[in-house]
Amino acid sequence: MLCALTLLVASCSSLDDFETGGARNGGTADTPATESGDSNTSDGGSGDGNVPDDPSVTGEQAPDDPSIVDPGQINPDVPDDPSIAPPADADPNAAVDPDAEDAANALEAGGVDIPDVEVLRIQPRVIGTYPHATQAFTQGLEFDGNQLLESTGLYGESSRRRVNPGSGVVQITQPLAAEEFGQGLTVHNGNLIQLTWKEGVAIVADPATLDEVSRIPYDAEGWGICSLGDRIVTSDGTDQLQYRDPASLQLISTLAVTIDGEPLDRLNELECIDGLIWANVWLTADIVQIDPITGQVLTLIDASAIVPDGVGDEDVLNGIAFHRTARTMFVTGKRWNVMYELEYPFEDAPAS
Ligand SMILES: [Ca+2]
Repeated sequence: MLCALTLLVASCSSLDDFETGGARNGGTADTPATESGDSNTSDGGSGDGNVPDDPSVTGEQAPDDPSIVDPGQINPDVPDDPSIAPPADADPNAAVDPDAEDAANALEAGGVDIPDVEVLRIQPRVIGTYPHATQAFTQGLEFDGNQLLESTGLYGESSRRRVNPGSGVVQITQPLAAEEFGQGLTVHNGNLIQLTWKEGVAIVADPATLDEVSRIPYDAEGWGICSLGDRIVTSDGTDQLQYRDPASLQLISTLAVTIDGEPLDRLNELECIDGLIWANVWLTADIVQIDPITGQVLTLIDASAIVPDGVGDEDVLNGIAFHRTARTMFVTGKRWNVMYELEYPFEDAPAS
């Protein structure tokens, strides 16, 4: 069992339970996991994409915790089940409605007044708790079937990974070059696209093997990315999201994001769900749901109660992934020893 491998995780569940959609552990938002004690959480290394390069962070990629990565013990390596197809209404790549496109064009032309929206502020309910490798400086997270794709950052330590979400076992790791800082990733039309921070390039890879297929020049800082129908959405740490052509990653248009009528800065990790955009706000545990046409925040999830105790200041929430068949949201953070599965949709738990 996994419990022995994650000493301080509040509880754990078996991979079989997760894979079959069976019972999950009963963790709640008011019982956060505690500090892992991993030395990487206090090594003074450079942190997020906004933090100036730290010359001290040049070491070799830290290996995954051998107590976690033990395929002989706990990694059944269950393949994705091709019989599990997402329901028709659960496609995160759902195309944007043509009428909505017209509305967006009108908005861009300044011809439409955007009515105020009252932001729904709620706290998440945890329905599952799983291990997460504490060496992973998580920058991006997305499901590919029942397996997680994860991007990690830091120069000399960046990688893309294929992870068993139930056990936290890292099944495949593809390191990036030492001079490349991994950022967000997504899958579009069967291709994994991984951003780099300031290196001016996006890496295209096979999501199954993680092998690099090609590279696309990228004209901005890379932060978050998700696939929204026929376009790619990216963030760059500002209040502006970018819509991009999925093949060339050329900029199509920008979307100014506001909350209560004010710009919402530091948009970071992204996840596209049912035609809407979710974003983590860097340096906070806030996850916001964004209207893809108006840019207004519709819902704010305050996940501060599930941030593990004792994590470093830079070890913030930085991974959001939606499981399309379970229809639940998985979240983790940089070097967190835990990944949470959250009830979705979020409701009935107003923030105090
Ligand atoms: Ca994501």
